[in-house]
Order: sequence, then structure tokens, then C-alpha cells
Amino acid sequence: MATRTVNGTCHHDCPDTCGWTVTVDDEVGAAPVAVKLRGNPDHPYSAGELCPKVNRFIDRVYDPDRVLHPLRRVGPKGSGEFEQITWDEALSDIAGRLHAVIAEHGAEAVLPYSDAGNQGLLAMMGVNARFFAHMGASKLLRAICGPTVGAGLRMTNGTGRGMDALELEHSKLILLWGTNTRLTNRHLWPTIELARERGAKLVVIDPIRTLTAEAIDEARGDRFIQPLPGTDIAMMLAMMHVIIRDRLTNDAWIAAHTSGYDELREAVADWTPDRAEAATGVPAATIEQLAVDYATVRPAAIRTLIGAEHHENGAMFFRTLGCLPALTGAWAERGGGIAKSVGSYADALIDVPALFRPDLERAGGREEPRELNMSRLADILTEPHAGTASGPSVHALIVWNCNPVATVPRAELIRSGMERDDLFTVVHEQFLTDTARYADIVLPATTQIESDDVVLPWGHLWVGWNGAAIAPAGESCSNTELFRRLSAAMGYTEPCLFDDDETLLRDALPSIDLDELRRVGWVRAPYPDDGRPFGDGDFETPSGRIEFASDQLQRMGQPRLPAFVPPNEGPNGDAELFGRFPLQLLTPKHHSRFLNSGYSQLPKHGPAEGGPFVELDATDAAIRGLVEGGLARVWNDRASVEVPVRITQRLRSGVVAIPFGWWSRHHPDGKVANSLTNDTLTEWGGGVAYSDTLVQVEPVIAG
Ligand SMILES: Nc1nc2c(c(=O)[nH]1)N[C@H]1C(S)=C(S)[C@@H](COP(=O)(O)OP(=O)(O)OC[C@H]3O[C@@H](n4cnc5c(=O)[nH]c(N)nc54)[C@H](O)[C@@H]3O)O[C@H]1N2
Ligand SMILES: Nc1nc2c(c(=O)[nH]1)N[C@H]1C(S)=C(S)[C@@H](COP(=O)(O)OP(=O)(O)OC[C@H]3O[C@@H](n4cnc5c(=O)[nH]c(N)nc54)[C@H](O)[C@@H]3O)O[C@H]1N2
Ligand code: SF4
Ligand SMILES: [Mo]
Repeated sequence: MATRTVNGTCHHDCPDTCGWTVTVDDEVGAAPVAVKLRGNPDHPYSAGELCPKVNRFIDRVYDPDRVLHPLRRVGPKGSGEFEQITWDEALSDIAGRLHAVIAEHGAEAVLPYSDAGNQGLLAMMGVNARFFAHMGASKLLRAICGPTVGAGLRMTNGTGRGMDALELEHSKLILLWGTNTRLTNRHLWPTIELARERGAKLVVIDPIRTLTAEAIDEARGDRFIQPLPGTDIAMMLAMMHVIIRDRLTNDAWIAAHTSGYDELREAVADWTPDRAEAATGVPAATIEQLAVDYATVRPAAIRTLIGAEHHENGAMFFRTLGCLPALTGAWAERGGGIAKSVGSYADALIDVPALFRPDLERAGGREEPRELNMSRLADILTEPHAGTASGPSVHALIVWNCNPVATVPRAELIRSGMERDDLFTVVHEQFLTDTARYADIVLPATTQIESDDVVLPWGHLWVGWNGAAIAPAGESCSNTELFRRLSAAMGYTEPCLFDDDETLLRDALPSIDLDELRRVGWVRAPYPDDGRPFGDGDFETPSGRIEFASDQLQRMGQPRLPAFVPPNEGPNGDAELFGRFPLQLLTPKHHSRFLNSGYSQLPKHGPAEGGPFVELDATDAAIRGLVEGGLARVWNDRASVEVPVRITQRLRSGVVAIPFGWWSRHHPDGKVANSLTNDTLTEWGGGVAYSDTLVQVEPVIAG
């Protein structure tokens, strides 16, 4: 066997952006075959380990269910009945339909719809932005994951920037706040263990006793804190109350680097731990202790990702969180501050105008097209003019890099929108996902080992090269190649729509030596040498200081100071709704073999995880006559979902959970967790509150 190895980088929407090595069998006369994919032991972050999702990636590449040819729908939308067609037929069908939609309704009736299914630079940002800008199509606000964290912190710090999470090795207190590190960010765990070996204490704050919470060792001073979902802001306000009351503030740092401190002090004066206990369900004494530890054990770091942004008050969560290190001056110390996504460090390497070519959008004096929020797909497809004050209904949907029917709130309404006869849908996919089943045309997509790319990470700083190890499987093509083909089929002649991958990468990343990157495999995005993102004490707010009081927020009609506004769809919101639906539903990432909805269909992944279920605590179950393993109906005004019951000690009474990531076909009644979830947007930042969902649960009586 003649084999060679090719280095690559995992493309998944995952903080770890691991380095891998693919072994390819080049047997003479046959097409090269990938025979092995393993973690690259030299990778500076992942160091040779992958994860239960990707360890079997080769099986995914060669899975018999992969879409390998263009398909045209022959049955009703959603039926999954397709016939194989040629690329030429597919492209001419698509171009014909798009031209007709544009002629009748205008280009804004076309909606590009994608997310980070492949977060390679080419795969996510390649020709697609130029193609749709040239067309004048509606724009998509991709804010279902992450932007709200930055938008919240920006109101306090002037930037979404934070610590490199590897700096946690220097911390003596680590708060894992709304992140399930051992499941979602497993390659950071060794750093946390290293800090613990050096004496760091760990606090996990999560409404679910997660896999990460299980690592808590109370004997060594660690703690698990379990607030009710959407209530953490009350706990932060009480922490600030205690820190100020007990004079644990760093007054010199506050005087030098912050503004609005007097107003903040007044705002938290009546936020006693008792009051926060009533809002959060966390004992006042626990909050007192957390506040004292946070202010006195140094350096103290808060690690967070995106779990807490998915609430109606998701932006304010991060705005308020940002005030904690400012009170104690934690940013001054190495290992102190907030570690969140570090995507902005690598993103700063992108020449944005060169890559996205926003000038195309306004070509010929055109107005900038409207922007539609991806989280409101249900409305967008079912209400005319939804999501914006003006503009046509959407009549063409081009989907790639995501599976919205399983991953976006109000799945049942999305389905009914996708069934519309006057909607033309194209899906570029590797598999016939819940979304692809609704397509008029399905186009086959390559996997990560079938094309070159550069992956910009958001969980660490190592930008990774991805080399194509094998040729595209079947007739599949990469995302950039797709948009070059569509450009030609549409008859477009703008030259930049036809840039090849190498040109795109060189233009997009002018400061990176691509040949060197290809040779070494990775390059580190610039980050301060002393480990402190704000070591100079400068902040990019209008005042140049951390803003406890924010004029900007006031102008936006938001509270000027950190404030706890309970979610409307929650125990302290709409009382009538809560009366009918008294349980808070979380739909978290739960399975170690799943990455969002991208793996549940595979034979070594879905079956090994069992199936979907609803988890609830023994008291909530007993009141309702629910028994372990029995079928339950979980419902609200949006949908009703049937799933088996799992009685658990992971949740407090009043909170239930259904894992997200399963497809329609895995659910007994075909309805996924997101059928139930809330698509209310966060107060600012454009995020979505799928974790503020109220439901009721009852047994399904057979017969
Ligand atoms: N195995 C696996 N790993 C993954 C993924 C996957 O699907 N599977 N998905 C990847 C993606 S796309 C992302 S963005 C990252 C996300 O990484 P994380 O942000 O770590 O993951 P989430 O599960 O979204 O949210 C983390 C935790 O937030 C908690 N949470 C929800 N509401 C609240 C609240 O009000 N307060 C507090 N304190 N906590 C709350 C949830 O219970 C959950 O345990 O993970 C990535 N990694
Ligand atoms: N209820 C609930 N809903 C959630 C979440 C939750 O925790 N709970 N998490 C949210 C979060 S954080 C996120 S990021 C979103 C994720 O939502 P999605 O972005 O929809 O994520 P996936 O389900 O992984 O779908 C990615 C798809 O891209 C395809 N794909 C992979 N590589 C390529 C490629 O190169 N080209 C093309 N064309 N396709 C490719 C995969 O086959 C897969 O079907 O879901 C969100 N929705
Ligand atoms: S999914 Fe995440 S943990 Fe798994 S290999 Fe990819 S980057 Fe690493
Ligand atoms: Mo995400």
C-alpha cells in the first residue's frame, strides 16, 4: 500500500479547531482513498486528540447515505423523494428559477441562508458573499451563535475581546459560567486541570448539573451553583452588592479605568443576596461566598461561551458579567478577566473589503439590501415582509452549511413555510438532512478532507491549514466552487466571482504567508505577549474606560446600568403563560458524539447515543404521573413533541430538558426539540432566546 499523509484542520463549529492528519492510500490506478484520520500530535492546542464526533470522520466521508449527485425533487416538499440529475440540469434549473424570482419580486426575494457548518474561511466566507452582493439579494444576520456575547460585553468594555483561554493556567479561581467545557470544549480541560493542580478552585454555574459540573470536588473547595435559567444577572448584581458592601473593590483600578461607578453602586445597593436568592433559586449564603471568593482569590477568571446568550436578556448577561472584573481590577493580572470566544484575534487577520467586496452591494448606486435575522426563519417564510418593515416575501432560499429545520426555533412553522409552492429552495449538503428534504434541488457538498482551506479558530489562537487529502467524492463540490458555478450559470461576468481558492486566500489574509502556513500547518494570531488583553488599561468605549453606566445603551432605549429584566417567557414574566406552561425547557447540546445536528444520522453516532428524551426531576415527574421510560407529551402554544421520560438529578424542579441535535426521523412523532423553542430576539445583539421556553408535560396514555 502506497500511503502518504496530509495535514488538515477540523472545520466544525467548535471552539477546539483541532489539527489532524489524514492517511491516504494512493494505490496506482485507483482514485486515492483516505484510510485514516487522526489527531496531529504536533498541533499546539489539540496535541493529537480529536473527539468522539470526529474520531470516525472517515466513516462520514464514505457513508453510503452521502449525497453524491445533484438531485431534483419529484415528491411533495419534505417527502425526501428525489431523482438524480446532472450538474448542468441543476444549474440551469436554478438559474432559470432565480432569474424568474428576481424579475417578478426583485432580488431581495432571494435569501442566502447559511451558518458555520464548515467554518473554513473559504467554506464560510468565500465567493458566496460576493455572489449575493452582486445579485442584490437580502442579507442574512448570522447571530444564532456568539454575536450577542460580543454585543453585550462591548457595552461595558468597548470590545468583545477577552483572554486567551489557555491563560486560565495562571488563574487561582475559575468560574465556568454557562459553558459545558468537558462536552463542548474538551481540549481546554487539560488547562483547567493544570490550574487545579496548581491550586485553582473551580466554580461551575449552570442550570443543569452537566458533565462539567460532575468534575466539581467540594472537598477541595470547588462548587456547583445551579440558578434557574435566565436569572444569572440577579446573581451578578448581588455579587457586586457584596463586593462593594464589604469594600472588596479595587478602588485605584476603578478610579483609573472605569466610569459610572457611583451610579453602579446605587443601582446594586438594594440587590441583596436575599433578593437574588428569590430570583435565581440560589441560596443567599452561596452568593455571598461566591462574591467574596471572586474578589479575594486572585487571579480570578471567568470562562464563558454561548450558553447564557440564548435568553431574552442574553446581551445584558454579558454586559453585566463584564462589570465583575472591572470592580476587582482582575484584568490587571495575568490569569484574570473573562475568557470567551477569541475569534476576533484571528478575524483581525482578514482584509474584510478585499474578501467580502461590499462595494458590489451598492454597485450602480443601488441601496444596501435589507438584512433578515436567521433566527426568525419561521416568520420570514410564513409572513409577508417579516423581519423588516419593507421588502418582498422570500421566494428563493439558498441553504448551505446549516440545517435550520433542526437547529432554528419554531421548527414546525419553518416546515410549513418550506412547504410553500411559491418558494424555490436549493440546499447544498453532504446528507439529506431535515432541511434538504424540503429542497427543490439538492446539490452535493464536499467534506473537509476534499478541499483546501484555512480555518480561523474562535476557541484558541492557532489558525490552521487544511489540505485536500482526496478528490471530491462523487460529483460533490466545495462551497466556493458552488458559487463560482452559480455565478456562471446566472450569466454573471464580474471577474471577482470567479477567483480561484488560492487567490481568495491570498487576498483575504494578506499578512499570512500561505506557503509557510501550508508547510507548518498553523500560525498563531497576534495576542499580547504578557497574556493580558487590557494590560494597558485602555478600553475602546466612547469614554476610553470600562462603562458601568452606558450612554450608548440609554440611547438604544435599554437600561443605562446593569439591570435584571426577567424573561417574559419564564417564571417571572407573562403570568398567564406561566400558568399554562409552568416548566422551563432547555434544549442543550448533550451528546458527546454529536456536533449540533450534524451527526445523529450516522450509524456509529445516533444509535450509540440512544435517542431523544425529556429529562425532569422526580418531583415534577411524580406530580404528573410520569414514569421512567414512559412516553410523555411536551407542549406549548408552538408545538407538541412526544419523547420518552428520563428522571434525573441533573435538573432542579421546574426545569426540564430535551437534547438538541436529533432529526425528525429520530423523534417518535417526527417533531424535534426546536419545534418548541422561542424565537424572541435578545434585547440587543440579534441573538435568539431559545432557552426561554415554557412547556407543560403529561404522560401519553396508550390507545
Ligand atoms: N459535543 C458537542 N460539542 C459542541 C457542540 C455540540 O453540539 N456537541 N456544539 C458546538 C457549538 S456550535 C458551540 S456554540 C459550543 C457551545 O459551547 P457552550 O456555550 O459551552 O455550550 P452550550 O451547551 O450551548 O451552553 C453551555 C451551558 O449553558 C447553560 N445555560 C443555559 N442557560 C443558562 C443560563 O441562563 N445561565 C447559565 N449559567 N447557564 C445557562 C446550558 O445548560 C449549558 O450547559 O459548543 C460546541 N461544541
Ligand atoms: N435548541 C437548540 N438549538 C440550537 C442550539 C442549541 O443548543 N439548542 N445551538 C445553536 C448553535 S450554538 C448553533 S451554532 C446552531 C448550529 O446549527 P447549524 O449550523 O444548522 O448546525 P449543524 O446542525 O451542525 O448543521 C451544519 C450542516 O452543515 C453541513 N456541512 C458541513 N460541512 C459543509 C460544507 O463544507 N458545505 C456544505 N454546504 N455543508 C456542510 C453538515 O452536513 C450539517 O448538516 O444551532 C443552534 N440551535
Ligand atoms: S469537533 Fe471540535 S473537538 Fe472534535 S475534532 Fe473538531 S474541533 Fe476538535
Ligand atoms: Mo454554536
